[in-house]
Amino acid sequence: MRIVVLTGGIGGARFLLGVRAYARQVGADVTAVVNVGDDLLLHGLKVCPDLDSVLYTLGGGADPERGWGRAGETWTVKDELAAYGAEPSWFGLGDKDVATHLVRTQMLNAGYPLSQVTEALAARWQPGVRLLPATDDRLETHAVVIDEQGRRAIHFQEWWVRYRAGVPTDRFVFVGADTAKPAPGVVEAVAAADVVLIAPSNPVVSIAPVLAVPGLREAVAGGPAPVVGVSPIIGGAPVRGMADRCLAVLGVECSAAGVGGLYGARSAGGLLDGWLVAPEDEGTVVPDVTVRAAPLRMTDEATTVAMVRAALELV
Ligand code: GDP
Ligand code: FO1
Ligand code: CA
Repeated sequence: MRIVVLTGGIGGARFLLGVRAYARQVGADVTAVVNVGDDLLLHGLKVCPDLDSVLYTLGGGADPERGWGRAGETWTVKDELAAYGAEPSWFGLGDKDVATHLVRTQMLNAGYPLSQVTEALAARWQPGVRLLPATDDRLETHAVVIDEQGRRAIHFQEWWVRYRAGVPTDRFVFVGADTAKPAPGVVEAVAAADVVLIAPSNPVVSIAPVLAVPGLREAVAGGPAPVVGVSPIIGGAPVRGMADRCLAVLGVECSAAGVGGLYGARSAGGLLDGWLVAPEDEGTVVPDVTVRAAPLRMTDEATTVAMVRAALELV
């Protein structure tokens, strides 16, 4: 069995722990297609937060409380940069994390595409699933905000980390998406999949930028594999993070029904055949999509495996 998972960072990484465990039980093969819209160049270093959250989580090196970055992290580089007054000061790179960005940046500068760089980083972390960036090309999520400086586009990280998603926002744009190509292997993996799972990741700033890569949405929506999504919203609220603020920008209700409707039914030009919601959201209706309820809080691996089974049983 071949499973493809579309994913962002923390929520997707925790889901992948369950997918990997399930795959080991049944002998399945897993490919994760990871969002790169959060990526940024900082102090000359290429930082890929979602790819790193997945790598560190599956590799056993993630900080469990923060969700992003390394466990047992120290912050000497951050403090030293601050002592120089180096900006941006609102985004902190941990000392251990910096090593990842140094290796990545050096390889990118040497001409390797991000997909090959990710493979090289994965040789250390042994994530147990194939990790593919959605694209090797530059694709950055920007938020169009309206503040005292007028109407301007800022990088997603500035919107999320610096302003905590708290500035009036008109829309998100995926800069570079029009000319981006799916990374090698992505379309092939989707075409060969027995099922495509949409992780309970942020639909607006994690999954949408993946689908914005030309050809990728078409491969999923028009492919042979059934598509099942898992709701990141339980009882009208995100489990963590600020998906509520992201959905508000799109004018979409923060609910399992709202996100299910945003993805839409495959039979009606959308993506989904199945939509898994939490027991709190039992009764959710998404037109032309099979909806089922199962516990969706990823508290431990066994619970997450049960969630993956429930998703797969939907189709
Ligand atoms: P990010 O890129 O690091 O922000 O992570 P993702 O986009 O992959 O995932 C963020 C989403 O994961 C948030 O919208 C959360 O609501 C969702 N999430 C986090 N933990 C859980 C959980 O235990 N269950 C479910 N269903 N969703 C979760
Ligand atoms: N999130 C923060 O809230 N503050 C930070 O200083 C910060 C640094 C950081 C460094 C590396 C990395 O991979 C992620 C980092 N994050 C930080 C998390 C990250 O920016 C966001 O949570 C995600 O991009 C949203 O998916
Ligand atoms: Ca993300």
